[in-house]
Amino acid sequence: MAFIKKSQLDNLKQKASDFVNRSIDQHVTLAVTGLSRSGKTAFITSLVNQLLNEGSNSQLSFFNVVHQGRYIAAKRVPQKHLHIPRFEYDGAFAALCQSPPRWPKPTNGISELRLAVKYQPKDSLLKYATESATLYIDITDYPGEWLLDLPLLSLTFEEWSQQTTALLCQAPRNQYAKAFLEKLADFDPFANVDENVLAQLAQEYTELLLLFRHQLGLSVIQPGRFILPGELEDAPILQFFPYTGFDKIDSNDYQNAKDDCYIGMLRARFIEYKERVVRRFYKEHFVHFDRQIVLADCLTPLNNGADSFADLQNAMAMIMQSFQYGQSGLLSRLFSPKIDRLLFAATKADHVTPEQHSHLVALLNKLVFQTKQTLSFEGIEMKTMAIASVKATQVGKSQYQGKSIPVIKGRQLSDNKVITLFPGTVPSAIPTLEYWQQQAFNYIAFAPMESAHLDESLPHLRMDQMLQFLLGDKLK
Ligand SMILES: Nc1nc2c(ncn2[C@@H]2O[C@H](COP(=O)(O)OP(=O)(O)OP(=O)(O)O)[C@@H](O)[C@H]2O)c(=O)[nH]1
Ligand SMILES: [Mg+2]
Repeated sequence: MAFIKKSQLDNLKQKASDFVNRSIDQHVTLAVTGLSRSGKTAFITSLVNQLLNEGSNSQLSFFNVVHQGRYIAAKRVPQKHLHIPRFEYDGAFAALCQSPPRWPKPTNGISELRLAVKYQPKDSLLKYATESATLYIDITDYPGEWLLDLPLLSLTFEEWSQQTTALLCQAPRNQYAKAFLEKLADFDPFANVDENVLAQLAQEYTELLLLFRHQLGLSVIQPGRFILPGELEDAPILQFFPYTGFDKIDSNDYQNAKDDCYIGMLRARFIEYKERVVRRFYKEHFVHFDRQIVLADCLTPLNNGADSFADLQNAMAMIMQSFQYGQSGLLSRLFSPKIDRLLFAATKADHVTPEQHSHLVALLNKLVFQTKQTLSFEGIEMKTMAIASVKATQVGKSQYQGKSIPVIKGRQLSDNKVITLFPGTVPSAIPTLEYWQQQAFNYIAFAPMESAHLDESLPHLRMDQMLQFLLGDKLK
């Protein structure tokens, strides 16, 4: 009988354990999106911060792996795709820890970060095999505007032009689009292209889109890449615009138009955009996502008024098309997405008093409701919640006309002064005319609180519930 030394035995045990550990590594790809300024960067920064700092002033009691004492630690590891920019966690977190604290800077494209979370398995068979397991989480941040482009894939240039022209002719866009529409009315679509003229008109169309988004607070922006061009800035593929005079031209002339006349070139660029930009995003990125969170800032449009809110409603309906996987769905015909959990979160919930949170969730439900039914048939688990990634206010009570009313207190972003206010009520359904007439909601931007320290986790609302929904089943 052969004897082996204790040191050899230990070595063997270690190897076996390494083997088991390696074989039970799991991966999950978590995609975070939302229209610009919806709170993606703050969300990912807080999510990473909560996981890295778990243990010090833990605030994750609804995250089972933490609650059950099985969470060991998380660390950042090199990201999966080297050609995708890194999510700038350090810069974003440092801004929140400054004195006075600042919000992270706006970002304008896709970025990625990978975490390794070590934990003790509980319910799975794994608990007999190993002491600890590792879940690798790939987090991707991408603009929600990119999802607004999915419907383009089923449209011809003519159809898209007609749809967009109709939108440009309606309030509130019409008064700003008037000059642009007049210019297009004068232009000969069959004349030989002057690239400078085309670039100039495309620039004017892009400026209109930027104005719609940032001044009017509108959400339906197409093509989405025009306001967030990333590495495509100034590329001819982003230099086109809708042609507004289809009712005045002969359809045979249009079909036969060559690429060297205006309308031919506009059509060619539109087709190229669909192929190289829209389709490519879905093929290269979207199909690899396992879990998706869509952030929606419902409060800013509520504050902006009826037009802005109605536009958010339309944009949400367009965004939902990316998750309609049914046999007939455009997406499943073209690609094979695999997202199985989808979370819609109303962000910046710290802007309202706590008793309004249920209204905020009800309102968000109304925005996504129609497809929610469809989604449950398609086997995607779906949830809506109200969160604050980085809580910037404190809740209190104030006396008003002899009554105690809930209030929030925070530092106003504009002048850094501490204010206490009741910001108003959030409707629990799509707002009525009466709601808009009362101007029932007052949105004040707050600065982040002073409390963040490098070794502490950021104050938040319901990030633990969000983590439980998106990752809980992977950390059993
Ligand atoms: N009070 C509060 N404000 C928030 C929160 N999250 C985001 N904000 C505010 O919303 C702004 C936009 O947040 P970002 O995280 O930069 O949003 P984004 O979606 O990454 O924006 P882009 O990079 O421009 O697409 C911030 O500068 C804050 O003013 C939050 O949890 N609470
Ligand atoms: Mg961002």
